Amino acid sequence: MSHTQTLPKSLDAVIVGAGFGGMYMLHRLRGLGLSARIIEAADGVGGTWYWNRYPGARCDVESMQYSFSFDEALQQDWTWSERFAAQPEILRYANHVADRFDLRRDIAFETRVESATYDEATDRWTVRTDRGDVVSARFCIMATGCLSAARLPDIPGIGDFRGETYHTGYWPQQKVDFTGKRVAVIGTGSSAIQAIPVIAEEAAQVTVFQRTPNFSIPSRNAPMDEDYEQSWKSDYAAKRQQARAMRTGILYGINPQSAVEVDAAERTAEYERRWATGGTAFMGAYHDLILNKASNDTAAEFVRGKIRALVQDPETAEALAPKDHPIGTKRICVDTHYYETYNRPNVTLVNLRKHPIEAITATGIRTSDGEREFDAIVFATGFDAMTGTLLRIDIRGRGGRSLAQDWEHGPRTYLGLMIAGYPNLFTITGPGSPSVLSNMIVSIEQHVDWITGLLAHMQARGLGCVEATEEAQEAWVRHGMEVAERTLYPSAASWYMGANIPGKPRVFMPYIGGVGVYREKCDEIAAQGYEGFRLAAARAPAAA
Ligand code: NA7
Repeated sequence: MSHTQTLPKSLDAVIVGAGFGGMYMLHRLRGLGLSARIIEAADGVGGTWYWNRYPGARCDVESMQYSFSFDEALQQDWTWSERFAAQPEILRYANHVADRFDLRRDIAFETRVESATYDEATDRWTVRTDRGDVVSARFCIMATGCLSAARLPDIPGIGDFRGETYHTGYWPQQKVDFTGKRVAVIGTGSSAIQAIPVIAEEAAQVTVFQRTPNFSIPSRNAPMDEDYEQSWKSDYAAKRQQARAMRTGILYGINPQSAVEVDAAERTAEYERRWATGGTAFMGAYHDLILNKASNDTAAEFVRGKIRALVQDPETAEALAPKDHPIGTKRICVDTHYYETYNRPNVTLVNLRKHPIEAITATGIRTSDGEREFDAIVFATGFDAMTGTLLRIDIRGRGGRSLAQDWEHGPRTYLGLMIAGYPNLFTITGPGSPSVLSNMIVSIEQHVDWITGLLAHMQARGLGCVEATEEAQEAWVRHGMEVAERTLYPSAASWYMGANIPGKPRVFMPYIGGVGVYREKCDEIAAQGYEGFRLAAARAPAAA
C-alpha cells in the first residue's frame, strides 16, 4: 500500500512503525485472522536501519544472530556476507522479509501517526495521521523503536551554519561525498565511532569534537566464514534457544568467575583473548563486570591501556581514554580502526572538556580556544532514547489522560509491554523490557510472540479489552529499579538513564534483569492467566 491509498476507517489493529518489530507483528496478526495495517513515516521498511545510513553504520551483534528465527526457510535461505552486517545489507534483509511475507500491501508509507486516543465507550483506539486519516482500531501496537527520535544539541547558532549539515540518525538516501572537504563530527558515541574512520578515508580533514569518550572494542569484522555460517545453520534451532536464555539474547561465552578472583596475569590473558576475538563478547570476560566496581576497573584499565598503545599522540590518547564511567555502563561501542584513525594526519580531536563549544557560526564551530572552519558538520549526537518516539505521538488513555503527563517523572510500564490506564495499547520493546540491553531481534520476537499469545487467548474467550493493573505496574517498576541498583549501570550519565537530554527524568529505563529471566517471567505471567492484567469483554463488537 502506498500513501496515496486511504487507510481503512476501521481495523482490528494499527501498528505504528515498519521496522523489524512492526513487520513481524503484522505477520503474526495475519496469522490470527485480524485486520491490521502498519503506519510508517518513511517511504520504506527497516526502521532504525532505514534512517541510520551514515558511513560505517553496522550492527554490533553478529549477523548470524541478528536475524529472525521465526521462519526456518528464511533463516536457511538468507546469506550474510560479513561477520557483522553493514546497514545496507540489513536494510536489504528487511526488504527481503517484507517481500517474502507480502507485507507491503498492509503498510501505509510516508504517513506519520500524530495521535492515538482511547475511547472508553467502545474500548477502541482512534489513530490520526499527518495525512488526515482517522482510523478506529481495537488494538494499537507501538513498534516505534528505541532509538528513533534523533536529537540535535542545543548549541547556540546551530541554525547559522551555511555549509552542509547531517545527523547520523537521519542520513540522506543519496550518497554524501566528503571528498576534499573539511568535516566536523560532533559526538563520540557508537554512531560517531563507526562513522569517523570511514569519513576520514574520504574527507580532506576530519575534526572530532568530543565531550565524553566511550569505550570501544574492535569488531574484528571479516567476510563471513562459510564453515562458521554452516555451524549456525546446521543447528539453528538449538543455538537460537540458547541465545534466548542469555542475559543479552546473544550467544557468547560468559565466564562464571569474578574478575577479582583470578590473578592479574590470568585476567590479562582473558582480556587479550576477548580483545583479539572482538565485539561485545568482551564484556563476558567475567560475570561480574557490570556488578562489581573493582572487577569493572580491571577491564576498564585494560581497554585504556589498549587506547594508549594504539594512539600515537599521548595527549590525544589520554583524552580518548574514558575515566568517568565504568566500562559497559554506557553502551559499549564496537569499531573498525577507530582509535588508529587518530594517527592519520587528517584527523584531529578537540577535547571539549578543555575547550567547550561556544557557538556554531556561519562558517564553522567556535570553541573557547578559537574558531575552526568547515564545509560540513556531522551531528552524531544521539537520540531521545526509548521514550522520545512514543512521546512525540499525542497518546491519550482512559479519561483523556496523557502519556506525556503520566511519564513526566519517567516511563512506567508493566513488563515494557503495556501501560496502566492505556487498555489495548502495546509497546514492542518498550521501557521496562530488556530492549536496548539486548539483541533487539531476539527481544522483538519475544514481545511479538507474547502479544500474539495474549490476543489468541482473548479471541478464544471472546474478550476485547486488556489492561495492565496499576498494582502490577507499580511492582514491576519497583522491581526494575531494584535490579538496576544492584548493578553499576545507574552510576553512568547514559542515555539509558535519560541523562543525554536536558530536563529528562533520570530513571534507568530498560530492564537489566536479563533476556532469559525476563522471558521466563513473561511466560509465567501468561501461564497464570495473564496475572497483573485485567481482561474483559469489549464494549463494542469484537470484529472491526
Ligand atoms: P550516543 O551514544 O547518545 O552519543 C551521542 C554523542 O553526542 C555523545 O558522545 C555525546 O556526548 C555527544 N553530544 C551530545 N550533545 C552534545 C553537545 N551539545 N556537544 C558535544 N557533544 C554532544 O548516540 P549514538 O548515535 O552514537 O548511539 C546511540 C545508540 O545507537 C548506540 O548506543 C547504539 O545502541 C546504537 P556526551 O556523552 O553527552 O558528553
